[in-house]
Amino acid sequence: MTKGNITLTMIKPVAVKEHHAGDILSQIEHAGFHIIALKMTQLPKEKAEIFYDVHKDKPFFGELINFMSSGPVVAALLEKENAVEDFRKLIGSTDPKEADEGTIRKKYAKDKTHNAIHGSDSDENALRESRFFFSEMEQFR
Ligand code: FUP
Repeated sequence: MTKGNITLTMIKPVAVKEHHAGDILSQIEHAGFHIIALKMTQLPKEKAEIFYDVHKDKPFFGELINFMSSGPVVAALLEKENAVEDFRKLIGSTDPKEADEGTIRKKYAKDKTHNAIHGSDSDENALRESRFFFSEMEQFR
């Protein structure tokens, strides 16, 4: 399968509240990703449940949904060759204790749930998540 060139990111409520959205977007652009869609929005619980549907049976689901609907997020669609894999390297491990120095999660995440930023985990999910947040008219490729 050929590698896709888009990934979806979401700067999570704690990072937005603590005014790190600008720094994080800057780091993303400096790493060579083009922002091709961007918005600030707050997810109602029902929407957060749809976004994280694959985790609905996990023990942390309730905490995750409460956190993700607790305040505004900044969602962006990013374009770069090998976007999904390269972006996951830039953000680092889910658990900030395991994230490499210089990664976005190492700098800004609090713990596994409050981990500052989302990155799609496959080309298929990047496409699904891009449609979740952005209409055709909001995407600039
Ligand atoms: P990632 O793809 O790195 O965002 O991580 P996962 O797919 O493992 O987790 C999905 C979401 O569940 C992340 F937002 C973090 C959250 N999560 C928890 O809240 N607690 C956990 O123990 C593991 C993941």
